[in-house]
Amino acid sequence: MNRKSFLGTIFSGVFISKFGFAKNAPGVFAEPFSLPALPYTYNALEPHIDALTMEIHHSRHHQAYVTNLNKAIVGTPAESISLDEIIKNISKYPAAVRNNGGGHWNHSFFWKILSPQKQQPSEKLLETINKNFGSLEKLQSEFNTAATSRFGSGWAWLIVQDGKLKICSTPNQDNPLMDIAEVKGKPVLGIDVWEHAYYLKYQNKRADYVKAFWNLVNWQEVEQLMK
Ligand code: MN3
Repeated sequence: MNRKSFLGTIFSGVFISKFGFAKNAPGVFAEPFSLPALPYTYNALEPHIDALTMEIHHSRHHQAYVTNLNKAIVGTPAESISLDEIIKNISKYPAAVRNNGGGHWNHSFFWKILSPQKQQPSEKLLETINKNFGSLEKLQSEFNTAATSRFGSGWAWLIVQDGKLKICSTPNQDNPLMDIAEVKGKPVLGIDVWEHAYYLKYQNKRADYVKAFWNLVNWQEVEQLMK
C-alpha cells in the first residue's frame, strides 16, 4: 500500500509514520511528511540548550524543512517513497529534496539522540567504544574536532561503517546515508552545527556548544541504533 492509499483509508487517529514517529493523521489531504513531536519539552535540555533555541529550531527550522520537502515532491513519484529510500538515492533528486529531505531526516534523528537526563554509556557500549577509539575521551575529542572544524553549516557524525565506529562530518543537510556522502555509514550519533542550533546561547562559541552536547547524549538510543 503506498502512502496515498494508506492515508485514504485512515481519516483520523494515530499511526506510525514511515519515519517511525507516532503522529496524528490529519485526514485524506494530509501532506506526505509531517513534523514529529519532540520527545521532551522545549526547556528540557536547559541549561545546555536553551528553550528558545529549541522552540525556534523545532517549530520553525525543522517545520520549514518538512513544508519545503512536501512542496518539492508534490506530484512526483517521491510522494510514495519513504524518506530513507529518498535519502539513499539522493543523487537522483533535485537540490530542494536533498536540502529539505536531509533537513527533515537529520532533525528527526537529532531530537531522538538527545536526552534531558544525563546518561552514561553502558559497559557493553564502552567496550565497543574502547575497541574502536581507545577510550570515550578519544571518541569525544575526534568528534569535537569534526564538529568544530566543519566550515560553515553542517553536521558531525558517529557512524557504523562495515561494523566499525567512525567519525565524519557533512556539509549543509547532507548525511552519511546519502549516496553522495564522502564518508558513508549508518549514523548512531550526530550534532547539528548550524548556527541556528546554538547561536542564541553560545554566539560564535561553537566549541562550548559542542562540549555541552555531551551532557545530553542519549547513549541508550545510540546503543539501540548500533544493533
Ligand atoms: Mn538545525
